[in-house]
Amino acid sequence: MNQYKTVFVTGASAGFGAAIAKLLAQNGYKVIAGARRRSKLEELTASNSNIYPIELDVTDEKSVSTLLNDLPDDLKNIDVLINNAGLALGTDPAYNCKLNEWKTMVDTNINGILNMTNAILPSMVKRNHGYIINLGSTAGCWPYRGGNVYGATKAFVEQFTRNLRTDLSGTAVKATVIKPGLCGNTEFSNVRFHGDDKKAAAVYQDTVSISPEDIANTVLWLLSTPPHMNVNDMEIMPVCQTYGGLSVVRN
Ligand code: NDP
Ligand code: 8X3
Repeated sequence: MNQYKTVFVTGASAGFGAAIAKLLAQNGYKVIAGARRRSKLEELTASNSNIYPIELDVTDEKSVSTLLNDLPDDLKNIDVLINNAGLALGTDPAYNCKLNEWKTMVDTNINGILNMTNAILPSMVKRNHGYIINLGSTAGCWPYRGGNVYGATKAFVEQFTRNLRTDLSGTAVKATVIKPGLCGNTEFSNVRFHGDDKKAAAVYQDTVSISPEDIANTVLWLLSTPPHMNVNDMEIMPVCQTYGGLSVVRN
């Protein structure tokens, strides 16, 4: 018997979000699957009737609250929010970046999580029942060339999750940040490189990276942890990936 019934997954039309929605639905959860591309969400619904598709742009504060009010009655009490929608744009050094791309990352990866959390968390606290899982990244912990604003948005996600934990002290509501490293078989790098699929594929060439299913299994496990236990923070890398160390420019 699952402790939680209704799960909202953002960014469910591809990658981690789609794998999470599928696995949770197969395991008896009712899943509200949100993303901008409805046709992709409908492919998911076809595979499992526990998935309810919802066209959602997490950056659009007004439509987030309207959509939530319009949910069918049996889905209104959201027990789990998985803030997964997110993106990176480019790997250029900061001095060559486009300001509008920086703003899109901030809007999606930071404001998107704020819009969703602000709309859903109060009802969890009121019912003293709920779980927020946020998708951070190793990019939020470890700097790399071209990671500039993307990494900074993920550092926000990590610290926001820790601060949520602090504010939720004395309630039964849990919060976890998952920080994956190199993960293939998602659209992440295709989006990052503006549809250059060859460049995207090269990121994962000759590696065994983390898969969306690995992340989905991690989420399934988190939801099964006992009520007294909160996993605060999970950094997950494939075995083939590790730290680069500090660099020194020599004369
Ligand atoms: P994908 O590009 O495969 O999926 C991203 C999802 O986010 C899509 O479903 C997309 O759907 C959705 N999305 C993007 N913008 C919005 C928006 N404004 N409103 C609603 N949905 C949106 O990426 P991943 O599955 O790889 O990434 C998922 C999360 O995990 C992201 O937060 C990413 O930063 C993080 N991550 C990814 C890693 C990786 O290597 N793949 C590693 C570490 C973290 P649509 O376009 O239909 O709206
Ligand atoms: C995605 C991982 O290393 O491409 O968050 O930034 S990385």
